[in-house]
Amino acid sequence: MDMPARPYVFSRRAQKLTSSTIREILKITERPGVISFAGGLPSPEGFPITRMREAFDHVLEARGDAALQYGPTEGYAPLRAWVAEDMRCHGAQVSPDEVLIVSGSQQALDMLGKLFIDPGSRVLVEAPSYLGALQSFSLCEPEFAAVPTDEHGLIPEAIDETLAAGARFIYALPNFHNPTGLTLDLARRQALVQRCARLGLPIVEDDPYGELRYAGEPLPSLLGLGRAAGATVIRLGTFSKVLAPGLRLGYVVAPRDIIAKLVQIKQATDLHTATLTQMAVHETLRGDFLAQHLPRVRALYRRQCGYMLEAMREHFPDTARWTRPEGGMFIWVTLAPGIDTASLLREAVARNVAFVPGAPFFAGAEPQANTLRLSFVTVPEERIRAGIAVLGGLIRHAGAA
Ligand code: N5F
Repeated sequence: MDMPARPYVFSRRAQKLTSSTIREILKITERPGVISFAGGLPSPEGFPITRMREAFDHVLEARGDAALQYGPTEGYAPLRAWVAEDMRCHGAQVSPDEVLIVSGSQQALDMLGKLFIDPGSRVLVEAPSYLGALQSFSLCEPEFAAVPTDEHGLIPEAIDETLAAGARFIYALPNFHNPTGLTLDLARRQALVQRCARLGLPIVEDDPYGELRYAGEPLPSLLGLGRAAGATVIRLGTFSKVLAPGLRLGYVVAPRDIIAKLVQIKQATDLHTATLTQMAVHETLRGDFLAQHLPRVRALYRRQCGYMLEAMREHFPDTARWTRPEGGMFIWVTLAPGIDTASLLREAVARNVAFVPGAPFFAGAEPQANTLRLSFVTVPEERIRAGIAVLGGLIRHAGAA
């Protein structure tokens, strides 16, 4: 039977849209009994519920009229000032008017796409890179070009005149990379900002996990290094991983002219970020709250990461290689060539275990189908061991086939 003609036509842009692999897998993992290493969901054990309830109560009681009113697009001024002050720890002198508060850093990615990308514009990304960013940028139809990487992360020397020609920006994740878990060392950071300064290539530094370091020494941000080297750096931060993702609260730090343009885009997008949330988060952060709160989250993630690495050593075959993160939430696994982790996922889900296959994280480069991402933060120890044992068995079986 012929389908009736649809009375509507989607835009070319919308027709090209695909769903996020992570979000699709998250639907499966809502099934009871599934051990999910898929979503980068922060552990609810780290949510400061009591503190936040008090903060919301306080804000509503003391300033309810303002908290429930429309607010400025740029964001709640005291929160912008808090972010500017916080950038000192990242080695950058920032003024509050170089800060824009956004509804999660995912919104910033969407707005940066709208700000910089015309159809066919070149955008440099690591291969692999955060697939949510690739999805956001894709809406604006860029031409992705992959920056070569090795076991230490992106290789700055590979960014030459040819690769950077006409590129609108490079999108980089220097700390506990999503999906690889890798951290860019100081020498590479310096080389990267110097190169980008020379090539006139803006850097988008996305750093949601930087505060979740549980091993090694903190490193200066690309923002701090970049400003000193004369590079343009747009830094994205979020409260999702240090407080809670349900707040949908993040920020952009950038030169004033970029903030001004982003403000225009945000006006057209959602007018401004929720006033009540911004005020309550600012109240939550009072008195150096993060300095007391974060060590508990870091200790939890360190333990969780240890359980997973230990189970992997026990159950994964010698042909598998994986990263050992110093922070954040992810371990990146490379299996023997020829194993397709998309098929492996189907088998794993049938055995009630989930992960994210690696291929969707690649853009502008041949996807490596033998890779996968594991998140270790939300699953309890015993279930980590059980899930990794199942995965190890399936990987051995796939390798033998
Ligand atoms: O600030 P927010 O919560 O919008 O975080 C978005 C984001 C931005 N940049 C990077 C590198 C990120 O990793 C994220 C969040 N990523 C999670 C992940 O698993 O990759 C989000 C998954 C949760 C979901 O899609 O429901």
